[in-house]
Amino acid sequence: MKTVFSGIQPTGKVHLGNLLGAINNWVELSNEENKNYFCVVDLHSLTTHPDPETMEENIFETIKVLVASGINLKNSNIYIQSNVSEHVQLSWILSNFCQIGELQRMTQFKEKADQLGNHAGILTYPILMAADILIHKANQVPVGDDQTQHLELTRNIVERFNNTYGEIFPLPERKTGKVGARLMSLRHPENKMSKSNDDLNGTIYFDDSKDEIIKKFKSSVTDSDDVIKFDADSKKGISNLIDIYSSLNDLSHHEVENKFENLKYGEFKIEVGESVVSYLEPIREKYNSMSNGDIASLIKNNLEEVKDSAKKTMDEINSALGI
Ligand code: AQP
Repeated sequence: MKTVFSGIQPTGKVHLGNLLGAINNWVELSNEENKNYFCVVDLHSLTTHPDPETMEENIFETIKVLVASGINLKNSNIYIQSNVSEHVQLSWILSNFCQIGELQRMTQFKEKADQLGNHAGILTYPILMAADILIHKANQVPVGDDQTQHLELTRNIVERFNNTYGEIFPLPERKTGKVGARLMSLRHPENKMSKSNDDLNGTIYFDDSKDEIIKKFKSSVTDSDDVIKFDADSKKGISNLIDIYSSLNDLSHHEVENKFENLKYGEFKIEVGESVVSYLEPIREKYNSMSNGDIASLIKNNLEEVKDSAKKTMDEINSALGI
């Protein structure tokens, strides 16, 4: 049996990249014989200095989407990071096993430091991420492609800690799908689709209407070739659309190319849009059927087990450290 951990920031509406890159794998793992911890990482979102007025609403909305996407709740604990203080406690301990240079080399640090005001949180949050993964001793981490570097850092930290204090942590592994691991913005296909995109038309949100989705796909940026061929270097836009269709229909890129070889880009864009509409419709319906009260009960029911697990790990670490 594996222990699975993954997190999502409550920084805005869940989008198609989150769903295809990460949450679909959470659903898959939750239907196997695993112990799953899925966490809304509100402490991470503090790096962006979010508005406190919208925080609670964003947290509840995010958890509702996780439930609506079909996570099997029987063997999954969904919880809020700030409710379990051991995440931060472990983060401090692990920071002593991480090099400053390693943190400065993180792509996300280089990309975001200036934009977010160069505070220390934007440098050190990958250590908190390592603590998130290790607090329940997870050995399987289903995340999108953008988290590869952070997981490598976690593995380095594990090796250093274990070499010094004994085999406490497992070496966690990343789980990603063959397709859909990095969805790009529909408007700026050189950038990843994200909650914080400047151009809202580049991101498909879980609750976009059918019309909005089709409109966004129709106006997606492609090239002038009009040949449906996957080439992530020179045909980023159309490759992104092929990737989305592949992921939703369980096809390889090559199978999608063959299926649509006689279509014009305009026609293919509508095919992809309609696939997305069919995928999101049941998620939106289930989302709308849940109340905040349902979510509050879910959080309350999971919390004791999550805290026990975190405390057990901390007890073992403290004992290894002699504190
Ligand atoms: N575009 C994406 N394609 C595939 N997977 C993605 N993930 C995020 N974007 C994509 C994966 O979703 C999980 C949650 O990540 P997150 O909460 O950091 O999502 P975000 O949309 O990237 O959030 P933000 O607030 O907009 O952050 P930034 O500004 O960093 O992009 C992760 O497993 C992630 O890999």
